[in-house]
Amino acid sequence: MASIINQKLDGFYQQFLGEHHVVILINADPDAIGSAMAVKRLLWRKAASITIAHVNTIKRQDNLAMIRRLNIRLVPFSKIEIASFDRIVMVDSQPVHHELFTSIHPHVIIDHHPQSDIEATYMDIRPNYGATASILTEYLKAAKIKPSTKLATALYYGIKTDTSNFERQTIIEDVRAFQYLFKQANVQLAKKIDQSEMRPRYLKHFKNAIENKRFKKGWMFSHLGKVGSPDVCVMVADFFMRVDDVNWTVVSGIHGNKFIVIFRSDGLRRNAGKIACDSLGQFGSAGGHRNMARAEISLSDLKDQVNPENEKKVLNWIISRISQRRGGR
Ligand SMILES: [Mn+2]
Repeated sequence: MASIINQKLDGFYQQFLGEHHVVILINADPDAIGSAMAVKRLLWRKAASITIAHVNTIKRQDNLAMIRRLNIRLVPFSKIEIASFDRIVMVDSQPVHHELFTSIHPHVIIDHHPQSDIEATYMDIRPNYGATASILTEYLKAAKIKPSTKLATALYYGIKTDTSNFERQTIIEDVRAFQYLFKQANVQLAKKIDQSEMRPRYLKHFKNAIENKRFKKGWMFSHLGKVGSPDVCVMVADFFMRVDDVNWTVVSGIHGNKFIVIFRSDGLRRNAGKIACDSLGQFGSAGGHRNMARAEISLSDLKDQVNPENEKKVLNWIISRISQRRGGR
């Protein structure tokens, strides 16, 4: 009597013939990339060719570092001719998730997002899983394939990011997959990928942030002026949260024609999303969750309130907006 996972593995393999040209479609993030690599490994020597195509523009530094350091070959979706493939596999995604996917009819879908109204010859959708990489790890085990260091590291990193180090939706199966991969993965390399978001050119913003910070009753404020990427504000905000006694950080910067404000909180007191909305929502878009929030105001709208060139005044303006809101009620 074959186990469920062995039946699934058989069902999966039945979709492919040796002469098939296979494309694996992803919306690239660590979980999707690791899962696609696992599918490619499962089909090794079982298909004529296997291509991994990504539909999104990959911008996040850790994703780029993962691709570079693990030497993963990906092709942009716009560069492939979908009709030239005999089999389409979609992992960590479903056709409704991306507008360029909506006209696609995959033969195989393996995913952990809630099931949408889809049909595929072979589907394995498990919304209770924290990561698709955990599902694919079970396939590899069932196929008795010991993952290479690169593949194990990719899957390991995929589970780590999708579960946010097991702080988010996780089940025992994710933990089992993680434990299994841990023995094969290069944990140091995964750590290096994870920390690659920091660019050398960001360091000067940290210097400014520390020099210009304002700390008051658990609140840390800093305005960074012009930044090359809004990510810098996020990194500085996260960095300040590491300081003992800091319960809230509010870090702002100007990127292009936008004024961006990042909120972080320990989540124990008030809701960061609500504070962002109450204090800045009337000037632009603002929102978020208990622990994190973000506001974006166009520079022209900001100019009506404060001179964006005067960094000190911008910081004072932010502080006064937020103190009004948090003190007021
Ligand atoms: Mn995922």
